[in-house]
Amino acid sequence: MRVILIHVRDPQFYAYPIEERSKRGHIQIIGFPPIGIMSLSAVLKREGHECTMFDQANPETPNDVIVDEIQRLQPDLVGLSFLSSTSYPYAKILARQIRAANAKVKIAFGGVFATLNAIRVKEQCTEIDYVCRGDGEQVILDLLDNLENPSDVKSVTWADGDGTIQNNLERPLERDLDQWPFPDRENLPLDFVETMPFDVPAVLSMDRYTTMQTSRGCPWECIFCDIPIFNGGGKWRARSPEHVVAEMEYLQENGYGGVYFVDDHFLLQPKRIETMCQALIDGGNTIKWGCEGRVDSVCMKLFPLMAKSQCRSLMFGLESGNQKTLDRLKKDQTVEQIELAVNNAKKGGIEIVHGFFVLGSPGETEEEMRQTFRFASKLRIDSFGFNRLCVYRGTPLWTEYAHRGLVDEEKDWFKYFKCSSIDPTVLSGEQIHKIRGEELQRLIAYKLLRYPLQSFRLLRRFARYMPIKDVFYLIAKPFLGKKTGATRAELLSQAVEHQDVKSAAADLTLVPDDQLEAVITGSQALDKNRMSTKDRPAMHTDAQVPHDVHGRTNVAKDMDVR
Ligand code: B12
Repeated sequence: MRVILIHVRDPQFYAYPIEERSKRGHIQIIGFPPIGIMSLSAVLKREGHECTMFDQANPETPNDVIVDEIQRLQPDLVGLSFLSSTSYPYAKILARQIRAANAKVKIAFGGVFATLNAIRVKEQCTEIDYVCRGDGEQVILDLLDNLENPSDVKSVTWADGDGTIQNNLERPLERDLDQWPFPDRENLPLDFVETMPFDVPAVLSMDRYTTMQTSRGCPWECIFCDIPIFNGGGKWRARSPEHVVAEMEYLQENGYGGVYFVDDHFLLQPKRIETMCQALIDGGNTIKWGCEGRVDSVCMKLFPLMAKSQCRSLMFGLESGNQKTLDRLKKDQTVEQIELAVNNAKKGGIEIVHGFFVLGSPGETEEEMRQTFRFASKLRIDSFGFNRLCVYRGTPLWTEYAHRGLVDEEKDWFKYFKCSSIDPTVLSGEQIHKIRGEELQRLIAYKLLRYPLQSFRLLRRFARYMPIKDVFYLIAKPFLGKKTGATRAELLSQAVEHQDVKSAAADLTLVPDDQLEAVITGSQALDKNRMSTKDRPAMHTDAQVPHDVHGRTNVAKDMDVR
């Protein structure tokens, strides 16, 4: 059978096309490849189906091109895959456009957000036929065999002949992940380039880059995360080290230079990591890799081995330097554990240790927030990101807010709120912004003076791929104060700090359904006008600035969406 899979995303959120094409003639994107659809495509092809993929990060395949291709290929199934609440508005619009052009084609949604809101999504988005919940590999195969009557296909939500929504039984979590083929990375006309760390979208290598998933799930119950629920109540499943190493070898043979493991918690099982790293070393692995994990991991003694096997970056979800806030978030980690893990990672030879922090947690005071910055300045982290805490349905924090009457399950389920906008125990957005600005200045100055060598090494890496004046601007930005107008450097900084893009993405989820298409189309037209080719800066900076999201944010605000 013929399937079209589309990775739906805001084309300018975490995906920046570069003007220069790759050696293979493909458009290059700084960002993450759509590994969800790539995984499904590989499974489909192995079973003899045809599969064509699209990624909305590709500027050459906007919605109308995708719809035309659907009309031309007349597939049996179109699968729309998206990760988060922030992509749901785009998925709805695309599904409506497909349905308007083709009354018959079957349309399925899948991914974390759709899974956790399956019944509501099916009710709201009447254009689609099915919501596929959880792991998609077996679901999509079973669905293709039962497109007309999916009543026996586990983990599918659909509507029967009377229009009654059927939420089919959940299939048991698949534990044998080695049974699936490696993702189909060669059939999307895009090449990806390394961006590191996520919240600082600076290019650290122009090598061919991809992602891999070596395990699924996380057993901890942090109140802001929905992954335990997505994975059958905190279950963790992993591929064998042999299977992972075989994929790395395959990637090396195919010219990849960088791989990021998108596991929810890579560091969980020491034996598995040790075997994997040793095999990578023995096999002469040259791919530089990165991963994410908790600081209380029992794998700390393995950091030197990881570094030896080419692990270059380790991203820790540190969240706060204040124990009370960590406990409120149910992070189940101590500030001492943070210090220990970061020190061990650096001593173990990990080149870039990144700290993710959140600001504006429930009950967090100004002093506690400032304490987090002071804590960050003493840590040996190389890079850091400070994001405002957000809440979305599926997380324990959302459930708490529903009980406290801060969100309405019926009206708000698809919205992505900054906690500061809805929780009276959180400092206001303006206060957070001000504190963040002041403290970042101190933090950067402290890092440069206290750890000059470490800072120099990191900046040298940036400078390998970014124009030197942009690197200086990156450092100087927090000290320059507010400027009017979007200068080139200002745009760079917006992209680097990412705050405006994130705010715009969150705001878009608040736009009423019937105004969505107008808002999205309007903002995309604004983006195009703003970034006419002649205004575009040179290659590497260009890669980071194809958006000025203020237009979009204002559109949402003008409509008084909340
Ligand atoms: C890597 C990652 C990113 C990366 C890259 C994403 C990308 N373009 O691929 C970056 C850093 C860019 C990112 C950004 C964001 N992310 Co993120 N991210 C992840 C992470 C850790 C892994 C995603 C992944 O690659 N999974 C591996 C693939 C194989 O799995 P998959 O895509 O889910 O697909 C499988 C199934 O879902 C299913 N499936 C998927 N689609 C379909 C379609 C059909 C038809 C079928 C049948 C099945 C099916 O089959 C696939 C194979 O089993 C997840 C956590 C997680 N485990 O999902 C968070 C996660 C998705 N992110 C999250 C968030 C909030 C965000 C941001 C909004 C953060 C922010 N404020 O900036 C942005 C939004 C970006 C966007 N465009 O949507 C949340 C979403 C929660 C929610 N309800 O909204 C998650 C769940 C993290 C969390 N702990 O809560 N993210």
